[in-house]
Amino acid sequence: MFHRVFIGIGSNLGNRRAQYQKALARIAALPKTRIVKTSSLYESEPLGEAKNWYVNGVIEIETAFSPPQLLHRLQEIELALGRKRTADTKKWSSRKIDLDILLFDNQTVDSRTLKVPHPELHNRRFVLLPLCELAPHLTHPRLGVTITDLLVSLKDGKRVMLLPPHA
Ligand code: A4P
Ligand code: MG
Repeated sequence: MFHRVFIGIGSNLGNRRAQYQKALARIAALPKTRIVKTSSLYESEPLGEAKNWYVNGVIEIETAFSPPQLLHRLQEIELALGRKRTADTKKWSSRKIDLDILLFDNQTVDSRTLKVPHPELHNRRFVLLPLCELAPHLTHPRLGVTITDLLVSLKDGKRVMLLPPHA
């Protein structure tokens, strides 16, 4: 059975667009998985201590992996693309690539290693803007309101700018 999943992608180190595209290619190459839609790319002011602005976007995939299986596959891709994950790596530190499972069908997951929907999804313009491009009418499984409604009532003052396609 195939699941409809939205993945948030972020990069704020090195050649951010190139890393973003490499992550897309690796996700497309996963078994039992296909990319259905990709959002525009956005440049976003960092949330947290990092200084570099992020390139952010969202993709919709269909996959036969379970939530923990998909998380594992995404973490392998993060590592393959040079993300350092060491004991002293600070939370929200700069990273070449960050892959977050935003939504997985209508499911909710609340384990130690995986929380779905992503717990900060509804608070972040850099997630909601690209997600709204792909699924404006989708209802958040916990909050019971659409992505459009979340975006309209959002109070995130951080700047998010659309990146031109071939800049
Ligand atoms: N984890 C739990 N739920 C999930 C999920 N739904 N998807 C666990 C992916 N991972 C999930 O993540 C830490 C642990 O979260 C993982 O081991 C996994 O088991 P991480 O990627 O190692 O660490 P992190 O990303 O630094 O922490 P965290 O709390 O996941 O942060 P976020 O939410 O990923 O935010 N500012 C801008 N402008 N744009 C950004 O993209 N991103 C972050 C990181 C901060 N500021 C940003 C951006
Ligand atoms: Mg993360």
